[in-house]
Amino acid sequence: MGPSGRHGKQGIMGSPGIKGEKGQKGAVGPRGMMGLKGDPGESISLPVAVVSPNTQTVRENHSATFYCSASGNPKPTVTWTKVKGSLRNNIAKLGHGGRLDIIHSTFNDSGEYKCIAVNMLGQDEKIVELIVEVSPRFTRVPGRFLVIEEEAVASVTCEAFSYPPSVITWTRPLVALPRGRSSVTNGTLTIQDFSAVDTGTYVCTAKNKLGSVTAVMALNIQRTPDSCKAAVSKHSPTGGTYDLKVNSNKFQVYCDVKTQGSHWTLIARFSNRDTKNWMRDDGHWWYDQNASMGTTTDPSVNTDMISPAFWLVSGREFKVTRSDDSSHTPLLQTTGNCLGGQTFRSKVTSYGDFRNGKVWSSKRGLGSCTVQYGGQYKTTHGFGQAECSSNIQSSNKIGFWCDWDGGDGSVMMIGGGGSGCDRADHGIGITETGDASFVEVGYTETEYDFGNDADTRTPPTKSYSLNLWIR
Ligand SMILES: [Ca+2]
Ligand SMILES: [Ca+2]
Ligand SMILES: [Ca+2]
Ligand SMILES: [Ca+2]
Repeated sequence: MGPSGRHGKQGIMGSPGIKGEKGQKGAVGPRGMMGLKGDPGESISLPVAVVSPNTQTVRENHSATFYCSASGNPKPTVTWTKVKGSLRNNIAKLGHGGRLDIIHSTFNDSGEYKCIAVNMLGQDEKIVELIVEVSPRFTRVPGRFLVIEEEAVASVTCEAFSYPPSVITWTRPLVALPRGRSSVTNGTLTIQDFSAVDTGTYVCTAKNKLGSVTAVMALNIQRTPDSCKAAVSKHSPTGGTYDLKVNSNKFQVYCDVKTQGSHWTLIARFSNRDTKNWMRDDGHWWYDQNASMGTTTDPSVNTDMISPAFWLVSGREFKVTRSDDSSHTPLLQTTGNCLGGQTFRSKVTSYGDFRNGKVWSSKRGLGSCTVQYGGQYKTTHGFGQAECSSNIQSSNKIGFWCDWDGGDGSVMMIGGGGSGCDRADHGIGITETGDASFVEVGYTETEYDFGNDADTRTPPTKSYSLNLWIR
């Protein structure tokens, strides 16, 4: 055998075999080296708001500025709100740095404002206060012309708005306010017992440190009426009870306006149901009585009455009515300016002083006025001779202080008198006394406050009285 031959050429390489299974996890390697220190990172933080100024005072129409700066991480957003109400539209909210501009401030802008700073971690709030000062302006003033009733309490009020609040004062140009009768409280001027000296110009002034305003007005007086005519025209036209003031005397009267265009003042009443007040021997009620007696404000009462109007209210005419006639139709009414502008007392006492038994006349009357009759005069006691005419007086008259020869007299004789007209004791204030006076003789010869005969055998009615009115 021979030696082995040389190797043949290598064949082509076959395909790789199938991948083997994953090996097992290796052991943990050794710890690496510590790294280098890094750069410092930014820290996160809650917002903190800082405001300036805390409070601010500006005048009206001026601008106010507040700042609100906020720190925190992330950077907070800043907003402003008004604590009560809402921010006015034309306020410049938020310029740079949380700036709040309140432009042309008004009083309504006064109050607290809140700055709110917010980031993702939370929020912070700070409050500032704005005070807007306002000069005074009136919110209430009286009318320019005021009328105050005489003796009443005048009360006039000015009210003003301002900040700081204003002080309201009242003055009169060149004249002091009435001392002791006037006071000013909370802008209201009060004057007690208003009188003519209080009429004139009044000024109220509202003032604070920014300025002042004034209001001017005139106070006039409405005098207490001195007659029914004045009273009725100033108050209600219905008639009734009114206050009158004559010569510093204040009193109540009853006014009758039922007759168109007339204003009658009730001044006296004659009744036979009570005592003979009008025929007192001393003539007191006609001459001297200077306090009212009886019910002056009710014409339906059937008792004697004398009103202050008897000696205080003057006029031209008078009328007589019945207490049981609520329409006060004149049974008689004088014409031709009987009273001539006098009071009734002046007229009736102008003929003489017949007090205390003095005889007033003999066989005549001392004076008379012309009258018209009306209503139920024919059947009214005292009017029995209204349509008669005779030697002492004719039918269309009322006489004062009349007398018949042998007896019989009257303070006011109604209608005719004398031999043909039942002598002289018919009318108001009648006496049977021979020498006519207030003195009563006695027996059947008596006296009555009104009637057709002063004899006890023909007594007058007690069922109604006669009212006496003046205008
Ligand atoms: Ca009487
Ligand atoms: Ca008498
Ligand atoms: Ca006689
Ligand atoms: Ca007689």
